[in-house]
Amino acid sequence: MPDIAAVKTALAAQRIETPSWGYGNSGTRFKVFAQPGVPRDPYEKLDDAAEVHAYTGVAPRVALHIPWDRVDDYAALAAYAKDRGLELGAINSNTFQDDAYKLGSVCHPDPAVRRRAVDHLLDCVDIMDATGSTDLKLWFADGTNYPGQDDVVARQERLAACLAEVYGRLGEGQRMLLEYKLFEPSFYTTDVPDWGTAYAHCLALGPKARVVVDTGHHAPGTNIEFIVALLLRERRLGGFDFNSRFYADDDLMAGAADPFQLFRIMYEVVRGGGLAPEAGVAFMLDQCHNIEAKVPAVIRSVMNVQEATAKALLVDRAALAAAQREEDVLAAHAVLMDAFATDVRPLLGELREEQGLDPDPVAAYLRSGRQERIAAERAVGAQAGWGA
Ligand code: PSV
Ligand code: MN
Repeated sequence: MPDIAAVKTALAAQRIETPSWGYGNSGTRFKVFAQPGVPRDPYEKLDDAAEVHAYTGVAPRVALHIPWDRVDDYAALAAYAKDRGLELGAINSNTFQDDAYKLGSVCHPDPAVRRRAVDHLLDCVDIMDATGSTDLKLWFADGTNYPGQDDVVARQERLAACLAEVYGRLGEGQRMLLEYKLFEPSFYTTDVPDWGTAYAHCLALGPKARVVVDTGHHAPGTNIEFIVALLLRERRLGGFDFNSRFYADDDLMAGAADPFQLFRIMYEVVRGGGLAPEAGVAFMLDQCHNIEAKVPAVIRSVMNVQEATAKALLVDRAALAAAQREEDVLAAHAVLMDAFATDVRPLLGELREEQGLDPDPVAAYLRSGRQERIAAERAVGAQAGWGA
């Protein structure tokens, strides 16, 4: 049986990075519903993230999205984060919201548009220098809508050249994390549609380039945990963008739609040594809270990732290996299902109490009255949201 003290140590050491944009207003292409108390600038987003960390103890890192989190002084923003017990995490680039990018960014046929996109990515590395962030996270909306619209292989060549230029600019200890996505906003081809394409580019670039698995970016039925196991084995798993989906890239709370899938993913992470800091796997959330209160939703998501991790750590690996050796299919399956069926909430509650935290972070946050306070304090001014 797994050693409970070791399980607790591993859980206490896990870091779950929250996305700055999860604290801002968001919605669908039909409507963005504003919520009271939403941050008005990146500083207030950090204030909210600090609450998530204060109640969970495992979320000290916050990912930024540029230009949504543009400020004049990034070193000052990093210092503000530090004062609140936080650090700035991945810098997410954005080459999808300018008019110039209608036909793509780094894959665009016009070299001037590609230049503009690469310059933005280089700016993001400058920001990493100022904030101390180690990860540049790249997701490209590039693709085509119609057969014949562009030469798909030429687009790969353009992508490779642009990535190489940015890769060459990375400093000591900085990494490039390349995220893939099956479709959307492009509906016919996407230039980085799957892990294989991302992996091929990362291999060509070098060891500082790794693949990001956003759990919402696959075709229905895709075995994501297999992709995770394979990338870990190849030492090219850079991290996750966790979220839930029922249909496409729904960006709902991690662990809400399919906690069993999250458990299966975390089992492969644990099995492959991906929890160890030296494995370099960033556990990030990439979510939008369109209809639910944002800070408690982020807390809840962090807890869901923790619960899946706890269950994965509780898998009796010795019993599993024995059942596999004995070719006992049912017994092997039962070992995994027993771990998944374990109620790990008491264990996590105990761990939090040992750390001086409330065993129920969502309830404690709601009880604190902060939600009402920020609703009043932030009543005036423009709320942050997509595009700001
Ligand atoms: C794209 O859908 C994506 O998953 C990328 O990570 C973007 O940076 C993020 O969403 C924006 O919300
Ligand atoms: Mn993502």
